[in-house]
Amino acid sequence: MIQSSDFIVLARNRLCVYDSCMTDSPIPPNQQLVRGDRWPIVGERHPGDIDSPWSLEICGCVASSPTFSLDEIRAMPQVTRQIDVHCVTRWSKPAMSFTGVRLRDLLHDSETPIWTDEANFVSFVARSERNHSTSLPLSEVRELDPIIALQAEGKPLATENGGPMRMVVPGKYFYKSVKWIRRIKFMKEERLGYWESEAGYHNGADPWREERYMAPTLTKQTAMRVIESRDFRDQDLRGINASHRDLADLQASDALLRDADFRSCNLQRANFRGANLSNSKLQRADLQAANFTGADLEGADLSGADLRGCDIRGASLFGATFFQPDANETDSLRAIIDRSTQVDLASLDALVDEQKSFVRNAIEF
Ligand SMILES: Nc1nc2c(c(=O)[nH]1)N[C@H]1C(S)=C(S)[C@@H](COP(=O)(O)O)O[C@H]1N2
Ligand SMILES: [Mo]
Repeated sequence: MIQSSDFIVLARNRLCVYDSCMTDSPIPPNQQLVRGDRWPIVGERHPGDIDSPWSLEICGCVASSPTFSLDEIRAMPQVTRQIDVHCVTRWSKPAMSFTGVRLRDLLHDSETPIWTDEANFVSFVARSERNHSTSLPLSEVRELDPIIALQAEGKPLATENGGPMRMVVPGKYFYKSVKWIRRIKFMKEERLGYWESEAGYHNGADPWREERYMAPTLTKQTAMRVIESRDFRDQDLRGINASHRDLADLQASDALLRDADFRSCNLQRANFRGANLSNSKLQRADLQAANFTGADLEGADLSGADLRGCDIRGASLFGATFFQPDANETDSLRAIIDRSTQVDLASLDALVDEQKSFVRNAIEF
């Protein structure tokens, strides 16, 4: 299964205060606000090769390939910008202040751009164990005017947030902003990045259009066949539409079910142990005695689901929803939770306040 550890790291980070009230700047659809000085750490936590000096190399379809040392970058003119951060796992932190060097300033020799006519895409590569990368069309790089950030909120970037230097690309989900930037490569052809190729993140990454994940590749026939078998174990079934089905006793341990639709399903006793259900739709599902231990439920919608006798211990709950605060027909959209629902109380810290108190009250009632 893909890097579920990456998501668990996020859930364990309890330093941030979540809140879903309104602010001045509107946030993209289906995002929740994070407040306070800290923000969640997503993905890799440490750079690789920490012993050699930091530098940034520009290469590929370029007229020259300069390498800038960290000191050289620090000595360049700095800008401070307010940039809205939107993570694909549904948290946003609007108007964060980032200070650093405009990428544009590294890519021009007076007015002449460094790239050649062949360049169409730009790949951003991290100094990390997996050579983490992401890419963008050159036209978007020019338009979005990214910065190589050295500071966030007036302080040097923390190592786990990409220090000493990271990309910050405004206007895209945050996975387009590589931490510990080490190389920027101009390319003729597109090269999909780590999340885009390994986790099915949408290559467009526009938060306003909710370009979170690639469209599912499952055909209707395959989906039907697998639904009938009730055996989803270890399979990649991203985006599967199984709504309104009788799937009692479903076997789905370690399945990849990101963005899956299980609305109003009978899922009594279903086994989702270790499954990735991030952003899945489970509204009004009957989940009595289902097993979600160690599952990824980030951004999952469980409003109105019946969770009696259900086990969600060790599940990652960032951005999960258990009730719809603004729905009129409140009752039908409140998850049914009681003492028989097994929840690890610490994992509730990953929820926004109102969701957290809803679940706590329901358990203690
Ligand atoms: N090198 C590297 N950069 C990365 C990632 C990663 O795993 N490795 N994760 C991306 C994702 S998915 C997000 S949301 C942001 C998270 O940045 P943060 O940890 O500072 O919040 O970094 C992006 N850049
Ligand atoms: Mo992300």
